[in-house]
Amino acid sequence: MFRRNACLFASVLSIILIFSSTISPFSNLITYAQAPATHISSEQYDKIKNCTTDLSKKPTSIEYLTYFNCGHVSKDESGKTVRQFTLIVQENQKIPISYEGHIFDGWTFNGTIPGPTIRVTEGDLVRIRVINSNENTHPHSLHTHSIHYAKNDGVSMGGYPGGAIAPGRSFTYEFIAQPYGVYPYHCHVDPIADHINRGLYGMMIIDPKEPRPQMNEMAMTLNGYDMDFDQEGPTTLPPAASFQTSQQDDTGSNMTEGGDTNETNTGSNMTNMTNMTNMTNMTNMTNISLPSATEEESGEEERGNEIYTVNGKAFDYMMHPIVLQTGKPYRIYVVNMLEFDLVNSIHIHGAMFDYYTAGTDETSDYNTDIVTLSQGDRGIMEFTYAYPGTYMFHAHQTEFTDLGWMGLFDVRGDPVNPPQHEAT
Ligand SMILES: [Cu+2]
Repeated sequence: MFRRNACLFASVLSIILIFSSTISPFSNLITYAQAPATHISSEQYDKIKNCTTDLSKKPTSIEYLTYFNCGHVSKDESGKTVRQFTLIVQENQKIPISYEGHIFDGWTFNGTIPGPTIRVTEGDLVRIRVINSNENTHPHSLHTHSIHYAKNDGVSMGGYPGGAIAPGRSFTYEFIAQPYGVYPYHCHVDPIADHINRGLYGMMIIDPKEPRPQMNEMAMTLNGYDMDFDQEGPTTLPPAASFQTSQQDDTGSNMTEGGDTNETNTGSNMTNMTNMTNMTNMTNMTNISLPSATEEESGEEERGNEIYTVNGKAFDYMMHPIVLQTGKPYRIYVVNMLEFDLVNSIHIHGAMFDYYTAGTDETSDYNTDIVTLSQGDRGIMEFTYAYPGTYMFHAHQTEFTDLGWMGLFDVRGDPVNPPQHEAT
């Protein structure tokens, strides 16, 4: 199988394309001069968090970035904030997972893969009603990571009714949100790998009572799809001409041609143009692996994914790069829900990020440009771009990259001094 060099492709891509912008997910944010203090109301806090006002929305993979579902909010008799959510499980959902028309026969929470990002504040009373639709044929459950009573754990061990909800039934899981951090949620009915890979998972953010330093935020859930072999087909990068990046001004241009590559004040890249024509012709040549005849005959082939994505749809952020600004801090909540492959990763080009494992501490663990995540692992990334341009972000398992898990940041603005990393 031919494997293209994805990074080289991206640098060529950034040279040859001039397009208009597509995603500016941060236009509606409430901004404060300073992070508010602890006496902030839950209403104010929800605005800072960019909580959606459309709880029934089925976000696309583009909208998923900033779709934060904070539930129906009320107060109990003691004044505690109560957040209520409803997750409806549906089987036999036809989910588009690539720009090429690949359709996944998925099982969904509220109609999307991944399910909605649930967002609450530490100390809130959280009630999540899970409805297993009448027409389904399997039991399902909701297992949230974090602290709660066993009866709300969503597993069948111990005989708790929330461990396996029969079709046509529902169960309401209830817990006090603690501790703050970023968590996966997923169905925990056996065979678990199947129920997860089919699509029953999502992200839950428990925010600290004291807001984190304010910055624009995104959610990224990493996943894969093990499709039936009769459904799979070649997965290829979109044609280069369909990628959309911003029109870079001179200071951010990657279009410098030829010998003078030492333009340190312009933010320009130093890519040699000589391979451009060859690379342009190679954009559709990535193919997936099909099982060998021996594996098929034995019936013992391992489960594996044919398509990998961030937020559900292969290559979507190549087609629709995420617009960022130089000098502005960004925060990404990342959760890895990949099955069958033991590890996944996220790597960003052109910048470094502070990483907070599981998001459970105010102090970052390290400063890096790649983090490796096992199944169910998660954390928070915070970063600032110094220089404008088009930058890839992707799994550093290059086979995942080639099969859909890559995207682009379209970073705009004037160059700024790179952020100084302070040792912690
Ligand atoms: Cu299930």
